[in-house]
This record gives sequence, C-alpha cells and structure tokens, in this order.
Amino acid sequence: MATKKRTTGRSKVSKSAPRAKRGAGKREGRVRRRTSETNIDVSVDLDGGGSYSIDTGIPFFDHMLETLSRHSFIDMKISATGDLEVDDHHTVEDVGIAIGQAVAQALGDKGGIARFGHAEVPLDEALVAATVDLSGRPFLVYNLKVRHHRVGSFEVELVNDFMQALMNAVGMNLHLNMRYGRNPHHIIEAAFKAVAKALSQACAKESRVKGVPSTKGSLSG
Ligand SMILES: [Mn+2]
Repeated sequence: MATKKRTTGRSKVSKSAPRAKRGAGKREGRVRRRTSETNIDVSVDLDGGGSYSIDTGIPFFDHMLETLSRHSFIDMKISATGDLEVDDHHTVEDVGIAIGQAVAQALGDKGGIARFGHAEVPLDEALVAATVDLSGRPFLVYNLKVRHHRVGSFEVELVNDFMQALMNAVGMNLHLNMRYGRNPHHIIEAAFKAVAKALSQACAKESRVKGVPSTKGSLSG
C-alpha cells in the first residue's frame, strides 16, 4: 500500500462474471474490484448456510460482515486490502459496493424471489428494523441515531456509508429504522442483523412467484 499509485482514481474497476463451471441455477456472484485505493475480492452464494471467510483489515467491520453472512445464510468470501493509512472509509465503502454487485449478479433477473423482506432485531437494549424491496430502484432511508462517534476505533458514520454503497449496488430500497438503543455496538450490530434477516427473506425463492415478481414485468429499475 505504500506503493499506491494515483492513476485513474476510483473509476478503474474490473468485475468478472461468475464462472461458467459454477453451474446453471446456482445463485452465486463473484466480484473483483481493483482501484488505486482498494483491492477487493468478494464471492457470495445466496443459497448457502451462512458460512464465511472475511478479512478487510478492520476488525469491527469484519465482525459486522460475519454477522451479515451468518444471519442472511448468504455464504461470503471477502478479502480486502485498502488504504487504511488514509482511513477506513474507502475500504468500507468499496466492500459495500463489491458485496452489493456480487448479490445483484447472483440474483440475476430476480425471477422467482420473494422480493420484499422485513425484520426487527433486538440486541439487549437496542432494537432496529430493516425493510427491503429488491425493486431495482436504489433508495436508502437511514434512521440510526447513535450518539457516539466511534465504536473502538471504528467510525459510526461509516455504517451509513456502507449501507448506502450496498443498497446502491444491489439496487434495493432499504429502510433502516432504529426504534431505540443506547450502546453503539449494540445498535450497529442489531442493524446488520436486521439487514441480514430482511435481505434473506427478500432473496428467498418463493414457489408461488412465477417469473419476475412485478406487475411491471421487470425489477431492473
Ligand atoms: Mn458484537
């Protein structure tokens, strides 16, 4: 990272398609993202069991992503090296983009899925609700009110940046509403768990859905 070169900024992104050998019908996505600020590899399996291998170099963020994988049942492999000597922002945001792109890739045309999800998750004194519509229309409503600026060395503000990046890249409408809470670790962890549960429901296959679950016939935005 000391040899970081300023080239074309953040626009130089490579994204690879899922490997053909992975087989038809599998809901998997793989994204390789290279910029002058971060190197990220993400693969997801929507029909996994919530197993993960995650290393972003930011321990609290890893803890949250492990929670996201475990409680969404989306298998996730995430490795990221970023310019943490600047701060955590680029890495957190770019990992959000890469996970979102991998999930979008795995969802394909979104045929046969539930589309909507909602979950309220407590963690001790904190209660957070997440509501998801995989509409193809990115929109974030973010109502987490955390009085602290940091959890350990992790900036609370980055949770907003992560959710924004994830929601944009998946192409989803995401509402995060904190009902109440005090401890920032609890509030943030409850938010990640709620997103995991809501996303899991929305991505789930629904046998009663024939084709794309939209009266418009498309969920591409
Ligand atoms: Mn925790």
